[in-house]
Amino acid sequence: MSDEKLNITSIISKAVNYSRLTEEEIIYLLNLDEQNKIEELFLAAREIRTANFGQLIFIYGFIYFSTYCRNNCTFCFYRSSNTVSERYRKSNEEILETAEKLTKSGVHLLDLTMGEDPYYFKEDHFDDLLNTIASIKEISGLPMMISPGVVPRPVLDRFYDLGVAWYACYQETHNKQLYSELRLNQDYDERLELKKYARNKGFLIEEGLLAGIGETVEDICHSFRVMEELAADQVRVMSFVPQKGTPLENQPSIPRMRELLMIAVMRLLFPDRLIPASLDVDGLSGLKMRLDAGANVITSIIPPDDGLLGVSQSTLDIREGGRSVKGIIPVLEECGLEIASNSDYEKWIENRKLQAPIVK
Ligand code: SAM
Ligand code: MD0
Ligand code: SF4
Repeated sequence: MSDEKLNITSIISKAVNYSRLTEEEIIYLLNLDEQNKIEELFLAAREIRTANFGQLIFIYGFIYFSTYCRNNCTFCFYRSSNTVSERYRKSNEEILETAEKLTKSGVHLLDLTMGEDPYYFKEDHFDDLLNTIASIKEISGLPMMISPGVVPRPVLDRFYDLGVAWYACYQETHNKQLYSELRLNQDYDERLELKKYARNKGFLIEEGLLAGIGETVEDICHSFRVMEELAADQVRVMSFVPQKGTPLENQPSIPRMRELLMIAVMRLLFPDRLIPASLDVDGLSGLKMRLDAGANVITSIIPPDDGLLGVSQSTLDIREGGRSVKGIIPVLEECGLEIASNSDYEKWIENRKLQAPIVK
């Protein structure tokens, strides 16, 4: 295809008309560097979001209840060999207290996340967690997401039976070589297959990518194809943030434009899916640009006083209350967006569950 055919306006109108973009077109968009073309892409992403969701935005509470982990991912602050990171495992009562606060503050979903904490894995203490989830359900009633890493399938089944709606697990990249350099000693296929298992069981699933971790635009394009095959219901990207005490400590973060272009291209490719603007990368100050690129979920809302941490920004804006529903309201107003109702979110989930295809 000649460069003349790779024209921003015609690619956008193809996407708007639900025509599948070619790899060449996706890569062209990911490589955009002229401001006026980038603005055209972001505007299209916002219009596609409006066509599918109106002005409504969903908000997720984040509960990182255990920061212990048996894995040693090179990019992660909580990798097992890092001696600098703070470790905690919150008790049942503490988790419930946080869940209640988040629920009252007006989030639509609770994301329960942990490192692959040996306490749960080695001694089969998953029962504790299942009991906690059952109690959260009683006191909160909100939809739940679990991000527990690669757990045994029977455990996933039990989460499902308790009514957990989402299984989140991020591959980070779908370039197997790069994956093996990031997620050390973690089987690529086992991780991907568990997502398919979860999807076919009836969970909604979230797939995620890291930006600025050594991936090429071809890798990103391939990842989008895998997300499509997985029929992922929520698709995310977060820029890599270097972490103290890790092998990538001195590898700088790349400019945010890559993440923003990825958000906008995902909106074109997955018009009716959920795409997070995470507060866990640049805190509150990074929210508007992510919403302007077409995101429609705000994630990583964390109560200020519970001693809970974020992942890629373990403390940024938390104690100051910036990562709260109150904190994000001025940004939403500035963007002309509104917080959806709980029933809007629940309807979206129910609808999406009805559409879920079986993946191979
Ligand atoms: N331990 C579980 C796992 O890894 O699946 C659940 C934890 S989830 C909070 C961890 C996610 O945070 C990773 O999959 C990665 O996408 C993101 N993350 C971790 N460290 C990061 C960093 N330094 N910069 C950006 N994102 C990071
Ligand atoms: C977030 N800090 O949404 C959370 C986390 C895990 N499911 C999500 C990376 O940004
Ligand atoms: Fe553990 Fe998850 Fe961090 Fe990897 S990304 S070290 S699995 S907490």
